[in-house]
Amino acid sequence: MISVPRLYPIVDAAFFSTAEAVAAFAEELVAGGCTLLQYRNKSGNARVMLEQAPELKRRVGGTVRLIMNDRADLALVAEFDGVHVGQEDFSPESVRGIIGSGLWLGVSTHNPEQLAEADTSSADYLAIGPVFATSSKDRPDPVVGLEGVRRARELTRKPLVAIGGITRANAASVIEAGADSVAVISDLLREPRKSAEEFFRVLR
Ligand code: TZP
Ligand code: MG
Repeated sequence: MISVPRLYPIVDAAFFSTAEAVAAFAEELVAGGCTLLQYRNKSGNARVMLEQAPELKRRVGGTVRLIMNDRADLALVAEFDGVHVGQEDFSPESVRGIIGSGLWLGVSTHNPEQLAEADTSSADYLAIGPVFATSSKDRPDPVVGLEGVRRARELTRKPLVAIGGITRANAASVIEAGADSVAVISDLLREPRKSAEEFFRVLR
C-alpha cells in the first residue's frame, strides 16, 4: 500500500503561461515541503504538455513524485511517477496495462457507487469530490460535502484523497472526516510556499 502525503498540490496549467512559470511554481511548493504533485492541463494541447511536463521533471523530479492527469502516454514520455484518471478517461485497468505496476495510479470518483467500483480496481489511491464548491473545474459534479468524505472512508481502505474547494481554513475538517490527503489548486496559487507550509501545519 502506498502512502500519500497530507497535501497533494495540483499544478494546473490554466494558471500559467510558460513552462518556466509552471516549474517555478512547483519549486515553491517543494520549498514548502510538498513531496507529491499532479500536473493538470485540460487544454488538450499535447505539445504544450510536452514542454511543461519535462520541465517539471527536470526541475523538481528528483525530489517529488510527479503524477500526470488524464494522459498515461504523456506520463511515460515525460517519465512521470504516476497517472491520475477520472470517470471519462481510460479505465483504471487500461491505464494499468499501459503504465505497468511500478507507477502510481489514482482514480477520481464523485459518489459512493463510483468509489466502490474504483475500490475493486488496481488503483493505488482514490479521490472523492468535489467536497466543497470549486471554480477550478469545468462542469463539476455535485458537491459531496464532508458527509461524502465520511461515506467514502467507509467504502475503501485505499488511501483517500479529497478534492474540491479545500483551503487552509477547512482542510482539517476534511482530514477529520476520514481523508488521508487533500488535493488543492486555488488555495496554493497566490503564495505557494507559505500556503503549503500552512497546510502542513494545520494537517499535522
Ligand atoms: N476535481 C474535482 S474538484 C477539482 C477537480 C480537479 C478542482 C479543485 O480545485 P480547487 O481550486 O482546489 O477547488
Ligand atoms: Mg481526467
